[in-house]
Amino acid sequence: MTEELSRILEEAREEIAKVSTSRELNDVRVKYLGKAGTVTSLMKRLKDLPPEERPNWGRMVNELKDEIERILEEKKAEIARLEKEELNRKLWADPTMPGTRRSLGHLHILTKVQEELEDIFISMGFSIVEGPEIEEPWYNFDALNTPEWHPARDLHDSFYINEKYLLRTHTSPVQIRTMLSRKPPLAIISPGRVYRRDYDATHLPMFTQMEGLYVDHDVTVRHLKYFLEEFARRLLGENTKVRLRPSYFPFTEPSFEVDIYFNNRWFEVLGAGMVHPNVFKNVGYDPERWRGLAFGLGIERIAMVKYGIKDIRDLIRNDVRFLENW
Ligand code: FA5
Repeated sequence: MTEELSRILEEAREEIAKVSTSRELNDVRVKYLGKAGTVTSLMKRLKDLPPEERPNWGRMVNELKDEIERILEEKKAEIARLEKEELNRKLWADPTMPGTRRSLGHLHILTKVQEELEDIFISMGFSIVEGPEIEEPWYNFDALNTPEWHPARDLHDSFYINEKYLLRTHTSPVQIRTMLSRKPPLAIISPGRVYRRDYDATHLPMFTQMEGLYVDHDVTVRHLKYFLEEFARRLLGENTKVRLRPSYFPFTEPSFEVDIYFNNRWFEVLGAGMVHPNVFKNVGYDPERWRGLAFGLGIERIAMVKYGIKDIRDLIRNDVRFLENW
């Protein structure tokens, strides 16, 4: 190869070495091997050479061309490898990156209210007891001094499974089961589902009650009022007022409907009273020695008061747009 051709080869080598993209590489190719490129113009010199020098010149220019082509191919392969690596780097999934966050949801508003109530009563010394939802009439009615003529016993008001069993209409049978299995004194709450043939904006066919029972030697209505005011204030705020209205339950004497004043109105949320002596007799407690207070509150009603819910049925419709507000 002549000195001139060697210099051109060196120049091409250097230029190709500097290139880092396919586009730049193509520019270099055109410059050296294109129609108007260096190698072509070198070939064109053939016709001006004496015939005996032409083969030699042609061979040397072809060698130059082959060599430049070889270097270009090498570089092309290198660039392709680099570009693939770069693409892989961009597409690479980093397993240490935080994933897409899925919303976890939260407890149902009724569960929250129930747990809040449980915490309040537990802090006042009550313990939690549960009872069956499928109940025998004796526990649901008879033992609770509820006479045959009482409307709750009617088929129109309660769900009977057969003659021996019904879905409990309140949590009060848990009082009976607890007193039969434990000796006084005792302080229990019993949350759970209860069933009645009811359905409107303030009544559900399946709802949740929480029974409270406190039996000791000198329990009075003042204790009852204390527990009710205390739970209402802790749940709804210091200024919450509680009202006891005289009422009737076969298993308590005296009996009360208890209302809570919140957001400028009264809400009926629970029934309560002093355990009737006949109930104590039915479970083998001596009514001369023991006094008891009891109450049964509706958890849905309390949730309605606390969160300003107008229609009780919204609580069980399972509409996420409603439930996610709390
Ligand atoms: C009773 O069920 C009595 N066992 C309560 C009781 C216990 C009294 C211990 C004395 C001693 P009552 O039927 O009033 O009482 O129901 C109690 C509460 O349950 C009501 O104040 C109300 O908050 C709620 N409640 C009653 N029926 C429904 C219903 N269909 N849907 C939602 N809540 C209801």
